[in-house]
Amino acid sequence: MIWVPLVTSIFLASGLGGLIPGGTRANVFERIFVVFLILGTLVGVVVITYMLYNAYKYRDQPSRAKSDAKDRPRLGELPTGGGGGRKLFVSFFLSSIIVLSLITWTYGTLLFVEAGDVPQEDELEIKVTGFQFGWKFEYPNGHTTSGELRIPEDQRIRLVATSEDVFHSFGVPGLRVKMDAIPGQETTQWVIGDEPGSYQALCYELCGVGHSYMAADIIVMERGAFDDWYENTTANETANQTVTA
Ligand SMILES: [Cu+2]
Repeated sequence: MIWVPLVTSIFLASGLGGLIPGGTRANVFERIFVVFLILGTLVGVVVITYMLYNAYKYRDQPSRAKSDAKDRPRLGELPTGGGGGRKLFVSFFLSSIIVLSLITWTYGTLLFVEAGDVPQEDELEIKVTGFQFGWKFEYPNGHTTSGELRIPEDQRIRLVATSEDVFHSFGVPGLRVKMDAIPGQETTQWVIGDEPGSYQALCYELCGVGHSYMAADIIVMERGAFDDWYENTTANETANQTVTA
């Protein structure tokens, strides 16, 4: 019966394209969470209900004691009946469909999330550099900031992270993005902020005594406001310079 999971997975993989959620990282992870929550709840309810049903159906009753003694299997006796393992086959078949679908779907979804290495058109590339203890950001026009990154809403941002001293990890929980920042290497990830507002970036790699102070503000701005601000920025500004909108 090896062909069953094989055929199932091929069938599922072929029609899967439309099921992969798009949009922001938050959308994708929310979808994964909801799908697992619903399926997990469903499986839990079915299993527990069936267990309670059987516990009730075969509960101990004085009236059954006589027939139970007669039906009880003797040592060495093999069980009979059960429809030739039909129940077992059906449960294996259903389980394999559910598990294989989940694996294939989750894998496809995570491939979409991990596609940060592939540059796309209309991306805004930001260089993120970790140092003991803070974050520097560099825009395509050479403008650099420290401790604050402004990005336009609904724009795919390509983050390219590195470090100038030890291992750091750049993470913004609100935007569901986290990436290593390692000296001598570049790590890339994409992110989209669809809600204007301020998000906190932190370091997620214990990197020294100032690790817990290694925060930065990620400000998602409305498109027009960002463009106005960005047009007035120039290269070679020092990292410490105060930025005003
Ligand atoms: Cu750090």
